[in-house]
Amino acid sequence: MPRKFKVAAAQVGAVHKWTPRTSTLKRLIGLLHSAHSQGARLVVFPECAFTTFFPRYTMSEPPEIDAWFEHGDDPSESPNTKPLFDEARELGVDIYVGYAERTSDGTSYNSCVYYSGALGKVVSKYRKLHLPGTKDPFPEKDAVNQLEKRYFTPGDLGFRAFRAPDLVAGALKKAGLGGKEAETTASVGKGDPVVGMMICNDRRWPEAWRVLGLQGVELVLCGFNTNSYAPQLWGSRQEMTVEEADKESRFHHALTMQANSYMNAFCRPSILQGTDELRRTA
Ligand code: CDT
Repeated sequence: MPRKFKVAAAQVGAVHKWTPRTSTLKRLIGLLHSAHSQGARLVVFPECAFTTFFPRYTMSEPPEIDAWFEHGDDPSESPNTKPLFDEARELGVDIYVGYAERTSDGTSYNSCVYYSGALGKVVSKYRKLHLPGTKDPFPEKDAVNQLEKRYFTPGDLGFRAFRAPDLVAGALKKAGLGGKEAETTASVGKGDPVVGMMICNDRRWPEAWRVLGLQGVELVLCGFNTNSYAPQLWGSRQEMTVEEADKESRFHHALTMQANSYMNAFCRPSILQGTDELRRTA
């Protein structure tokens, strides 16, 4: 049953290692306002949206690594990130946003949350399961590295579907539409939309989509940062030019998003943010 609402793809643009966090945050808030002024009810930001995509840099010193993470359970309470959530609450807009999470016991995850502007709180969290790349950098001096295995632990929350409260005006709130009861034939597709989240490399693995599909998900949100030219990484061909690699990377992205959405009958916003070295998208 179609329910219509506007989703915005927040194209953040290049965020460099030396870009101050405050200016990145300002950019995210600017995009949130722009999306809201154009009628968006949900704004989707990229993976690790608050900083550069730091897993491409090799770091060994704990304080240096620690600086890229938000600490504690709830990023809407973390000083570096709270202003974006506060603004979303003020505007009554929902957001999906990726960030680097360090829990109180010191475990590090590549995470994202769904924040409800209407409720003013995080309603779901996901921690990335498929961590690509290597633990150690490639020996070549100019290699493009992907060191997620160095900095993150595989997620422990699974792929959990959830209802996005009040995302669509007039959604039914009766039994079965947000509660534990089964939906009736008359109510199917009229409740709050059923949403699933994944992060970047998860999109290349069929089980991520299928697990969400089996829970009745209608909308999959996926923020990402992807390399277009990384000749050392598996699956790349050393002899490719930068242009060929870029074209192939875009093709593989579109292929996996479209094919999996088609097979599981989902909608999925897909957002692109460009940098010289890699693309950041949601
Ligand atoms: N961030 C992330 O997961 N990026 C991966 C790179 C894979 S290595 C080619 C991606 O799937 O786009």
